[in-house]
Amino acid sequence: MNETTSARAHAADAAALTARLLNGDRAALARVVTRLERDAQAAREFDALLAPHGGRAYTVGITGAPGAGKSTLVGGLLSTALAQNQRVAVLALDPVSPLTHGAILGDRLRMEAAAADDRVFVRSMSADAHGGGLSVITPLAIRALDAAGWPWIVVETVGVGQTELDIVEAAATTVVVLNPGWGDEVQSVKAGLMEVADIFVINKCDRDGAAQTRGDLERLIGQSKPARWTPLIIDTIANQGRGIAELWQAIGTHRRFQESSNLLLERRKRFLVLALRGLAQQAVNQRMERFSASPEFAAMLGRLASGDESLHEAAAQLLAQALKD
Ligand SMILES: Nc1nc2c(ncn2[C@@H]2O[C@H](COP(=O)(O)OP(=O)(O)OP(=O)(O)O)[C@@H](O)[C@H]2O)c(=O)[nH]1
Ligand SMILES: [Mg+2]
Repeated sequence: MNETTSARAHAADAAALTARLLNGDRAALARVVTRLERDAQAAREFDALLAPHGGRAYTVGITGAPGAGKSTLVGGLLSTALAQNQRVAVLALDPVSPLTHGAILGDRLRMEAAAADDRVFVRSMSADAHGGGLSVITPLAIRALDAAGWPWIVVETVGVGQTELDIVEAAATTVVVLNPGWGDEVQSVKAGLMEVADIFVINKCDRDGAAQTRGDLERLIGQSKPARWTPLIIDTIANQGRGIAELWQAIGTHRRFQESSNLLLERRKRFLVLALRGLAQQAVNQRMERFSASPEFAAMLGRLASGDESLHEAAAQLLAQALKD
């Protein structure tokens, strides 16, 4: 096969896979997500193929510190949703930090019971050297799940305020999971959470300090600038299934509020802005990387070192090179 025929076969394959995905074929959906993860060129193809589809799914972001109980909560939410005959897809993001490595297996186990049901689709995803960063592939994966007809998409991710994963903060509903004792966090972290959280969950309420954490949160919410939505606070003991029904209900309440205001549209725009910036930033980074290996770059470094050029001048050149076709 010459190169053109091979490229054509490849495109036909992507189109066929997309058609199956749109038809609700789970295996096709799983394969598309894998391709998005592993192959930047495929990501570009599927992006174009999937773009006209979807726009119906409701996304819920679940974020919080490592070990806060996010996966256990999601497992509980899946059971609750199933009891109401709702179909839910879960995307568990792994930022591939040494801290969180190994979490995926735990997640699988924790969600296994529900994941055996065909009204549930659970998928873990990590950044890969060959594909894009998570900020690039997450929006595409969400779009794939949406196009495949999943009405609820729950995205679990570690940490809050990490730029790479701020896409989760643009979910239609964002749930921030805390634990008792959270009062020790620094003020800037607290302020950041106030900006993103629609719902706070105080999980591990079987431990001391839950009431104090709730008091802290209520005070912080009271001090925040008035908004149309006041974040809800839900107490849970996820590993005992306590508070899960209340959390699912709170998500529903926030969803109705979002849908009855223009805020849902604003959130969707924010999501698109973040997705766009993630993609553009990745492209600029890759091109800067490439330029760094060139003789022109070495010469520029020389001029910088000898003081013949200022950092600002050099940075402007670097940017110009990165933006060049
Ligand atoms: N005591 C107590 N333990 C809990 C509670 N909820 C979850 N756990 C336990 O906390 C540990 C971490 O739970 P996970 O659900 O994996 O937490 P996570 O936030 O998904 O963790 P990462 O994905 O690794 O960041 C597990 O051992 C859970 O069984 C709770 O309400 N109380
Ligand atoms: Mg987890």
